[in-house]
Amino acid sequence: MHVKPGDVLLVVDVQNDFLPGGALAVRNGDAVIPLINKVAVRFPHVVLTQDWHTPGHLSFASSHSARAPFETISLPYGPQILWPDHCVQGSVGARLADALAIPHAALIVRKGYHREIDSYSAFCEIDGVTLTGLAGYLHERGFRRIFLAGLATDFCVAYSAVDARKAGFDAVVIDDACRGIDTGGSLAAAWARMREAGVDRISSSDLSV
Ligand code: VGL
Ligand code: ZN
Repeated sequence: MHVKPGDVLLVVDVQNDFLPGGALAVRNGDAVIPLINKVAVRFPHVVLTQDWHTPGHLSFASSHSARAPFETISLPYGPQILWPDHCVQGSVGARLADALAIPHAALIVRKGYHREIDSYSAFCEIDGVTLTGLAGYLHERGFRRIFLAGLATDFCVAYSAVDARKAGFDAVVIDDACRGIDTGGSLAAAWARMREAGVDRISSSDLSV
């Protein structure tokens, strides 16, 4: 598979809090970084995303009395998995990983910055209506196919890939350049939703020079 004009790489949430030792560490999350750095060299066009929550964000277990991380509660827009406090705006945990080396990335999209709404997808908040503007940016720049890599496979990568399809793009997840959280069967469920949405799944070794 070749990188063509019209292709863009979306690097999802490679931030300290999702790495080992971070507040919402993804197992072996750091293993994606060398792969992403290598893959990114092939892509003239790269966009990064950054989870960017307010202090006291409603997706944090600490914002609800007697709730623990990874429990699910009901919010006005639907069920919400509660997370440890993570990626708080301006914190060290919210910073992109130091080892991420993609100086040519053109845009950083922040998401999750409304206190009352979580946002896994880089395109649309979890209420299903509040857009981030990313689809407009990518369409306006003429991109047609989005490759995705990063953290976590079953949340921000999967939601972004499915929404990319909804926004009219082809979507390709580079599987070995992602790692999942996998809580309550979320990883298998995410792959089922991605398959259903027509998201392709490749390995970084499928990307030829
Ligand atoms: C993510 C859970 C909460 C992710 C972000 O980046 O996949 N997961 N916030
Ligand atoms: Zn988050």
